[in-house]
Amino acid sequence: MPELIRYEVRDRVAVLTVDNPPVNALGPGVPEAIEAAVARGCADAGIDAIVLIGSGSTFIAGADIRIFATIKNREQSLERSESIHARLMRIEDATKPTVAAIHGTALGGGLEVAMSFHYRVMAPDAKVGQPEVLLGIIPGAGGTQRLPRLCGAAMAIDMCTAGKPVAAQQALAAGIVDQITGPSLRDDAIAFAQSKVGAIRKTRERSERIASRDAGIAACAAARAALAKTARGVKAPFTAVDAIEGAFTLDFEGGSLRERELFADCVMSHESRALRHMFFADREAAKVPDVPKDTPVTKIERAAVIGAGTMGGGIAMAYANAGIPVLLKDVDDAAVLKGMATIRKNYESTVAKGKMTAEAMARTLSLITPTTAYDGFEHVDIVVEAAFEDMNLKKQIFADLGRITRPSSILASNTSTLDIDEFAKASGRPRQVIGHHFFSPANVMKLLEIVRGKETSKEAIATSLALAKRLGKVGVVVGNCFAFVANRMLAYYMREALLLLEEGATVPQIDNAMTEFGMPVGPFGMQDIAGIDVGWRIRQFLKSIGKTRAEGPQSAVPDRLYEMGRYGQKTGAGWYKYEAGSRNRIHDPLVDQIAAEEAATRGITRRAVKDEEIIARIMTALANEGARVLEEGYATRASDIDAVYCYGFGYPRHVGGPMFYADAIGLPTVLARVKQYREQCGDYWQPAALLEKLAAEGKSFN
Ligand code: T1G
Repeated sequence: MPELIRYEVRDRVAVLTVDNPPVNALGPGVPEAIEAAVARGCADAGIDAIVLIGSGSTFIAGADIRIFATIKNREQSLERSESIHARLMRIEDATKPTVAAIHGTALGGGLEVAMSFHYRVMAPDAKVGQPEVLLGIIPGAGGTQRLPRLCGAAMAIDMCTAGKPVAAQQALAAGIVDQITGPSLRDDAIAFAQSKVGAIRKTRERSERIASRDAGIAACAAARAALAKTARGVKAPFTAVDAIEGAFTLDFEGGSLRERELFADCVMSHESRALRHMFFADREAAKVPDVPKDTPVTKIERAAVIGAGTMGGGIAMAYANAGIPVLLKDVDDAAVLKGMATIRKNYESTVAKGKMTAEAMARTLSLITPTTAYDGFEHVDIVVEAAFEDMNLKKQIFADLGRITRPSSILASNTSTLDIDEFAKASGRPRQVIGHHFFSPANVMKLLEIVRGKETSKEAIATSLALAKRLGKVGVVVGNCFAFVANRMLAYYMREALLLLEEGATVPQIDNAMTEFGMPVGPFGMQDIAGIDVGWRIRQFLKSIGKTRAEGPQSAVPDRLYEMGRYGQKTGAGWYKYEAGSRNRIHDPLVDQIAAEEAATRGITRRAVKDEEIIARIMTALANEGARVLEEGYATRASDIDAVYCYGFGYPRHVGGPMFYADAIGLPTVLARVKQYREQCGDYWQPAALLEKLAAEGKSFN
């Protein structure tokens, strides 16, 4: 077992190096080894001071998040927190000056260990943070008590409720660290330690920044009021404020005990289990079993997008935002100019919100070159086809691309449902053809659904994953089934929403139930944004090939709205009605009347539907279809489906994704619901074989 802490001596300074790859997490044995090494330094007559530094790319990046899954109950959490609290107190009581030397990121427990040292120095590009709230917890090793003592209430509250890392200059100005080092962190940390011999300063005894009890309490009250407007559906940010308040109302021991009690509440919560699940889901998604980590990746230096519509324009923006020059092609000047005008308007509104400077906008816009010809396509490394969802048109485009682009160029399609293998055949270069399904708005939504065809090369997949990261997206590799994973499952979500509408629920009731659940927008509000005409065209195409998006009864209500010219926000009416120039959704009883007529046509007796049934039916339909996707092999793992829903549709991360949510409900219960709905609604409710198997074996999807 390699040493977790190396002990070396230089110029009467003990240099302790943490070595626990890949991020020096405080895994089993690490806190104990740090304490033992500090004690060794204090007992070493040849030592005047002690420096703690991380090996590899970073200082300690926090507790090992996996450990929290082993905490079985509140009492165990309290015991473990008490143990780390006492250990950090003993480290803080070191009899010689101790200095934490920070590079990379000192996060969570990493910053808490650093704050138990007497001093902190950091490299100019390093960051510090308390991101626990992103995991549904709060700092659990004294962070809510030591951090306010260094930087005061406002900064401590901001760091612990937003979870964002803080750069070196800001950390120095706030008093979190004592020096920013030069090029050699190690040398400068040793020199700093030598300058502090005889000057021990315990963070827990520093009171200047928490002197005003009232100011601290007022800052916490203001934070709660602000969070009430922004922190929807989560508790950890509020809990962090409660713990920090203890630094102003209790002594260090009392505040630390309060922190431990509040931490125990958080770590056992569904919110935390879900957010910890999503932390690893994000990272697992990049692991494709048959695509080794060292698969060669094509460098993407120039791109082209075909189609300057909503999606094509958004995709071009995503590339430009990542600093990649991109050609934006459409059939004629009018289409291209319209697309560019929309892009310019989008950037102008970002600048107006103060999220982008005018210079940055000009620089980014200059990376997008409008064109109506294929000139320049011979030089690009990737083309993303975002043309009309028409198979023949797309096949023609891929045939052109196969002729005019370089053999190494990746030929991607943004299609949301059509068969990637058809494009591959048409291109004559099937190994280079892949699906890059962006989600609207493409420059905002983080999901990139990467659809591999039968012959897509490993290099094209590996390049797509690397490109997703570079575009600031989460790439999830899925198989080429009809509608891939995201929209295939969404069809079942919509089926239940439409049938519930005909059974007696109203459009606003269904949408509100789903937004209360945590979705950013309900199914009908989402369709009014995407356009009812888009769905209609896909249904017509499916009819032409004898398919429907989901098994079971197909509600005629969407087609009737389409025939009335009610396409949604774009026509001022759809599932809702809208006043001119407004996006506010207004309930339109006419839609309920149409639903009632369709219900009568299908012999359904309408009834009052409870919100609980709306959520249960929709979530069960999602999980059941997700199980089929898994058993058919179109998704590698359940957490990939969770990532698809959180990043593609804004499914609440603190609920954990549809498969994680089903696990939390319990698969036997989910299976029982499928059977109940089969009785209640019809035979099209068929339990997925994988759901039956896992439920019978007492297992879960994740
Ligand atoms: N625990 C376990 N594994 C971790 C980890 C952690 N804290 N951080 C990273 N990993 C794994 C990750 O799963 C991946 O594994 C590999 O390391 C590289 O990560 C007590 C309670 C540090 C900024 O929240 O933010 O301390 O996929 O791909 O992009 O009060 O990792 O290779 O198998 O993200 O260079 C608080 C979480 C914990 C920091 C590096 N700390 N980590 O980013 O690499 S709670 C955090 C990160 C806590 C205390 C509380 C990032 C990073 P694999 P990566 P990266």
